Formats: sequence, structure tokens, C-alpha cells
Amino acid sequence: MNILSEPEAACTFCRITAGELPAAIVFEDENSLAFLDRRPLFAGHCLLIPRAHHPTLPDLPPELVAALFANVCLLARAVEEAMGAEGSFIGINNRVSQSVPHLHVHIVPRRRGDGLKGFFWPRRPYADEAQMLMTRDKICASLAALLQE
Ligand code: DGP
Repeated sequence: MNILSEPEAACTFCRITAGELPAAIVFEDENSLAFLDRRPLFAGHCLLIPRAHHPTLPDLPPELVAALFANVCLLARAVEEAMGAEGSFIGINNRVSQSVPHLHVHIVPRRRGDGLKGFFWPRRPYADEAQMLMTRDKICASLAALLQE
């Protein structure tokens, strides 16, 4: 019997949470689950997800944020230690470049000179100080509106 309802039934990560799909689980608690990414950047690359189906980080209910990020910290330490890494990359794709629409935090062990070229993003400097200040003001206005909701 399928215990998942739409859209969870169609979601790969909900199916992993429900035990319908296999995964190399490294951690679980009441609200979250972490498992090895099946297409790792490096061995030890983990994905931490909320058990409940929230598509992106902004969709995560505020009361779940602190616990999820406490687990990000815990896993970053564990993955670095377990893999003998010098550091880690923590990343979240929201919609753009997000192949599974269920919030997931990438926890990737890193070493200096490890060749991870995908994160050498081209930088686009502001044309001038005025464009930078206009950008600041637009974001401040959006934030003020959101904080009034
Ligand atoms: P992103 O591109 O940020 O949406 O990353 C999605 C990651 O999820 C990608 O690195 C591959 C991984 N992934 C997709 N499907 C599965 C799966 O069924 N099992 C596991 N373990 N990982 C998956």
C-alpha cells in the first residue's frame, strides 16, 4: 500500500524517507534524514533533507530551520572527520539547478587543490557605486515588505 499522498508520492526524496527507495542513510532524527548522494562530487558527499516535503529552503517552516541547521553543523564535522577532509562545502540549490524539488543540503568534503571547478563562478562586479546602492535599496525594500507580512 502506498502510504504517501501527492506530491510526496512522486518525490524521490519522500520515497527514500518512507523507505520505498534504498539509500545509504548516515543519520536520522525526528525531522530529518541524511544519506549519501548517489552522484557524489567526492566520496562522503551527503544530502540532508527534512522528512516532510518542503520544496525549497524558503518553504521550510521557521520552527524547523534551527534543528535542520544544527544537523548541517553536526554532519559537516562528521563528514570532514570521517573522510580526512580539510574542510567542506555546504550548498543548497533553490529551483535553479535543483534536480529534486525536495529541500536538500549538500555536505561535501573538500581538500585544497581537489579540483572542484564547478564552484569557480564568474564574478560580475557592479558597474559603479550607484548601481550597488540601488541594489542594496531594492533588497532592503523587499525585506521591509516581508517583515510587515
Ligand atoms: P541538486 O542538483 O542540488 O538538486 O542535487 C540533487 C542531488 O541528488 C544530486 O547530486 C544527485 C542526488 N540524487 C538524486 N536522486 C537520488 C537518489 O535517488 N538517491 C540518492 N542517494 N541521491 C540522489
